[in-house]
Amino acid sequence: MRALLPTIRETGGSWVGWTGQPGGVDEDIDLDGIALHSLALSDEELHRYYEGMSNDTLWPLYHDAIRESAYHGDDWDAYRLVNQRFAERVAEIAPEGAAVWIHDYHLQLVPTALRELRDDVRIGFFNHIPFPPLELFRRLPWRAEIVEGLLGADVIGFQRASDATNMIAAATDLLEGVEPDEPVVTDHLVGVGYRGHRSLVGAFPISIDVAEIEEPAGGRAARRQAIDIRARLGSPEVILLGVDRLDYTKGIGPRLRAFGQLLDDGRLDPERHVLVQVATPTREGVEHYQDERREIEQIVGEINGRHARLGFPVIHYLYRTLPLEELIPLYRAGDVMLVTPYRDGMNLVAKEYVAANADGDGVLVLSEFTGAADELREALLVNPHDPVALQDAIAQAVEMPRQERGERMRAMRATIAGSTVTDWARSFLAVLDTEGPAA
Ligand code: ADQ
Repeated sequence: MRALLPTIRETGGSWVGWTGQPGGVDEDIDLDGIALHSLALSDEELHRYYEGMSNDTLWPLYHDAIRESAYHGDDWDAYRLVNQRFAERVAEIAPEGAAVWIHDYHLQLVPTALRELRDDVRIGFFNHIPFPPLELFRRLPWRAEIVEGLLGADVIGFQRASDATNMIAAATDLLEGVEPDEPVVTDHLVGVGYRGHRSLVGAFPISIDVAEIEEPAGGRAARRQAIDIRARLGSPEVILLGVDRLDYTKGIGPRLRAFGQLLDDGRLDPERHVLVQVATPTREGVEHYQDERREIEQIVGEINGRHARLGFPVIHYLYRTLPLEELIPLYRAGDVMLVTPYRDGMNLVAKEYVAANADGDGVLVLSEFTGAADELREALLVNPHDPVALQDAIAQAVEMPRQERGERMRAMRATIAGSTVTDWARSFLAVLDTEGPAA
C-alpha cells in the first residue's frame, strides 16, 4: 500500500483506513500532505471482523479452501457493520464526483453501501487476493450479499483474468438479473449489468515499484552486503532463499520438505547448498497461523538436526520482518529464489527478486498457482502440491547452466521493467475515470 502513496499525492487524494491498532477514535491526520482519515476498530471488531470474517473465513476460502473456513454469524455481523462504517466515513469526506478506490476482501460490501449513500462518486474496487471458483464460493453462507456488495462498483479489478471470470460466474449464478455483456467488447474487461447499474470487471495485475528495488540492488553497497551474507553462511556454492509472510497459503512447509528430501537423497550437499527462509510474523491471533508456525519450526529443526554441521545450519530461519535495506542484499545473495505458494493473488516477492537481480544470474522457482506465473513465464514453474515436482524443480534450478540462467532472468527483467505499480494504479484509475456517474 506504501506504493500507492505517490499516486495519492499526485492526484491530491485522501486515504481512509484502519490504523492497525485496536481502540482509539476516528481521526483526521495530515501525513506529508496526504489527508489520512482513520477508522477506529474495537478489540471485539478486530476479533470478529478482521481475524474472524476476513482472515478465518474469507482468506482460506478464497485460497482454494486449503484450510477449513470458520462460518460464524457474529463475525459476519461485525463484517457488515464495519463495512457500513467505512462506507459512511468515505461518504462524509469524498468531494463531489470523486473517484473512490476500495481495496481488498475486507471491504467487499463497501461499493454498494457507498453507492446507496453517494450516487455522484465513481467507485472502483480491487481484490488483491484470488476470487474462488463458484463451487468453493457457494460454501459461503453470505455469498449473495458479497457479490451484491461488489456490484455497486463501477470497476471491479482482479489480479488474474480467471479471478474476474470466477466473480462473474458467481454473480450470475447467485443473483437474479445479473447480465454480463455478450459478446465481450474490450480485450480484458467485461460489462456486467445488475439493477440498472453496469460494472466493468477485469484483470489489472499489480506490480512493484521497480526502481525502489532495482537502483539500490545494482549499487556497490548491496553487492558488498551480498558477498558478506555468503561469507557468513559459510561460503556455500548455492544460496536458496524463501521470503514470505508466515502464511499457510505460501507453501513454506512443502518447500522445506523438498529441500530436506534432496539432502536426504544426496542430490544436494549441506556443505555446498544452504537455504535461508525469512518469515514475517502475521495474523498471530488466528489459530491456523499458530499451527503453521509450529509446523514450520518443527520442519526446520528436523532438517537441521539431520544435516547441519557444528556452526553451520543448513536452513537459516528468521521469524521477523526485515527492512527493505536488508531484504535487497538478501535477494542479491540468493542464487535460487523459492516462491511456492499453493495459491497467491500475485506474489510480489517473485517480482522483487527479479528486480533485485542486477547481475541477471539468479533462478526463480515459481508456483504455477500465483498471479505472477501468468507474467513471469521464464521462471521454473512448478506445482507445489507435487513433492517430486518440487524436488526436481529445486534440483534443476541449482544445476542450471549459467547461460540459461542469464537468458531466463533477462526475459523476466524485461517483463517487469515494462510495468511498475504506478502504471498499474494509473491504468485502473484511467478506466474508472471513464466509467460511472461523473464521467
Ligand atoms: P501478500 O500475501 O502479503 O500480499 P506478497 O505479494 O508476496 O504477499 O507481498 C509480500 C510483501 O511483503 C512483499 O513486498 C515482501 O517484500 C514483503 N515481505 C515478505 N516477507 C518479508 C519479510 N520477512 N521481511 C520484510 N518484508 C517481507 C497480498 C496478496 C498477494 C499480492 C499482494 C499485492 O496475498 O497475492 O501480490 O497482496 O496485491
